[in-house]
Amino acid sequence: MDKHVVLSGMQPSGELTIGHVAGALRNWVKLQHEYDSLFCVVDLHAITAKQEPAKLRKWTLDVAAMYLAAGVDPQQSTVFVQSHVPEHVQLAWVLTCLTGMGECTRMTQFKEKSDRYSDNINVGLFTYPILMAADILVYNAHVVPVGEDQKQHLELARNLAERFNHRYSETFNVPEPYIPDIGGRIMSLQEPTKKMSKSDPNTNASIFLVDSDDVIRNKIRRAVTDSESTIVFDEDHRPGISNLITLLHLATNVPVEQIVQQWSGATGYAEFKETVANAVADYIRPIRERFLTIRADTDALNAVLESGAEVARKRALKVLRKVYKKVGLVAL
Ligand code: AQP
Repeated sequence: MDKHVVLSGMQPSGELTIGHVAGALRNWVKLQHEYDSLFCVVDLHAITAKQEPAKLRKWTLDVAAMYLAAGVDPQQSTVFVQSHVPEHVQLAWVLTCLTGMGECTRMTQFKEKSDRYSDNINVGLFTYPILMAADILVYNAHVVPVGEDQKQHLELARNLAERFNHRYSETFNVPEPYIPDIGGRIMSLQEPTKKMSKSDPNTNASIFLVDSDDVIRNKIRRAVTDSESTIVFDEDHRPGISNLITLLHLATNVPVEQIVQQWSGATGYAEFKETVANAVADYIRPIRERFLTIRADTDALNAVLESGAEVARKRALKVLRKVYKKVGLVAL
């Protein structure tokens, strides 16, 4: 029996953080053995915000190299750059013509991003979820690992798949979300009620996967907690300390309850922060070292992306041809 298809991607809008490992990469590494897996660097999504061309180029290769460093195996998975497969954009147009204005205006991420980038509320930001739907549907993906903030976008992809199938004929799978288990969401070290982000202008707020051991330790030592002194996991009322517990869980695999139990006698944060700092530095070190080796060999990295794009294009073209035909576009 053919394996089900999984697709996911990240924007090259900065250097990846430990949040990307927690919420996505470590799941991709597991999923690639069970699924027919496609992982792309979604550079076309990144340009919905202003990007410096040289940085965008660098980050695109950095993100691809980080996928591999985190354990995505190009022998198992198709790793590619979104803009290398123009069929995504071609399908997006067809889907755009099936999407109601209201469906895009309702998107909470559009509202948030319009506030954040009020000097650049472009149409791409508005129609971004349709391109994301095309990314998924052009491979007929069954499963899409998504964070909480992407669930609404996946819902649109599901609606568009159903709408197309209903209007023309059965064509697309209706993709299901894959929601990561507990410990999947890492918060900012400086504003722990906010998600840790690669493009946060305060670099102390994020642990980047390229950070050195010392930088990581210092960032954790300086992490914002609260005025209490007990180690308690309560994301609503004690977000800072809960985030540090999550990080320790991620780095050591020790269950959250066990960590809380072990530290129940603590009367301050200093020693706990030191433990978290060392554990996180140990966790990231091998990823960073593999990344540096992979990134240094640009020819090999480009070869992975080239063969990934070739495989992806072949698959995407097959679906796109079917779609164009059903819509009534004349083939040459
Ligand atoms: N802090 C996080 N905790 C858990 N998961 C996270 N992800 C990102 N940050 C965290 C997961 O990574 C995947 C892809 O992310 P993306 O790069 O496409 O977009 P994003 O979620 O918008 O990431 P950033 O870092 O916040 O980007 P910017 O700063 O450019 O907006 C998703 O699965 C996401 O859940």
